[in-house]
Amino acid sequence: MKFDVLTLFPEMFEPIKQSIIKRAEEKNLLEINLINIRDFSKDKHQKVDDTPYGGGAGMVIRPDVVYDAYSSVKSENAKTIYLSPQGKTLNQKMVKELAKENHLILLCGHYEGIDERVIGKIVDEEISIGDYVLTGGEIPAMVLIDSVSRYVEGVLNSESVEEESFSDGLLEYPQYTRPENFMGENVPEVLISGHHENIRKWRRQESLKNTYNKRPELLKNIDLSEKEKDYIENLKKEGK
Ligand code: 4GX
Repeated sequence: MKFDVLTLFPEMFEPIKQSIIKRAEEKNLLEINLINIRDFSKDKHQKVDDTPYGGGAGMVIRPDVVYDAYSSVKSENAKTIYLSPQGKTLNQKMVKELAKENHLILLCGHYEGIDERVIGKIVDEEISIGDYVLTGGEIPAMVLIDSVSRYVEGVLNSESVEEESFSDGLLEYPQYTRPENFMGENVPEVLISGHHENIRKWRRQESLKNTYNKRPELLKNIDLSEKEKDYIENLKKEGK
């Protein structure tokens, strides 16, 4: 999977070049290219923005500079994404769909945004990472790269991917490690029992309980067995 990031601040992407993503790049599973939009300015001072027509605060990025940066990376099968608060809010379902693509071009805006005309010409999808205002599209682009990369074949070990399908759409079950007793509190007995089937059942119930208590709205979108529905009904009755 190739990501081409069009940005005015390529240095901001240092953090994503670490850890799991770094290993995936070394294994040639991922390629993350940073394209500085400023390199495509024809201005002698390398200016990329200008005041908005009609007046108002701030600056708008020029369409011609963005188009030239885009033209330097575009391919037949590329999908271009504009990170903006006006986009559809990113969720795990969208992440999985994006992971099927071969070439994503991520356009990061700054200031008051980018001239609308080039957005219309090059953008296939507008995506937001949530309803709050950031100073630019770089952090959203990193969120997208990180979340999508997890689903690229070979990036995660297959165990982690299986674990995730077990808890599909539910919150995680709680985790414990040594010591067995911490400040008077023991690790749940079942986890020490070595009884794998009981452990699996316990974890599934804890995931259901966690989801019911912390994010009940998530349960609407999940296929539960009749037994699991009963388990949740009981949590409701018992007020747990
Ligand atoms: N999820 N921002 C983009 C520039 C901008 C301004 C106006 C389009 C129109 C954000 C988010 C986000 C701040 C990135 C404004 N772009 N992006 N930037 N939340 O807040 O994606």
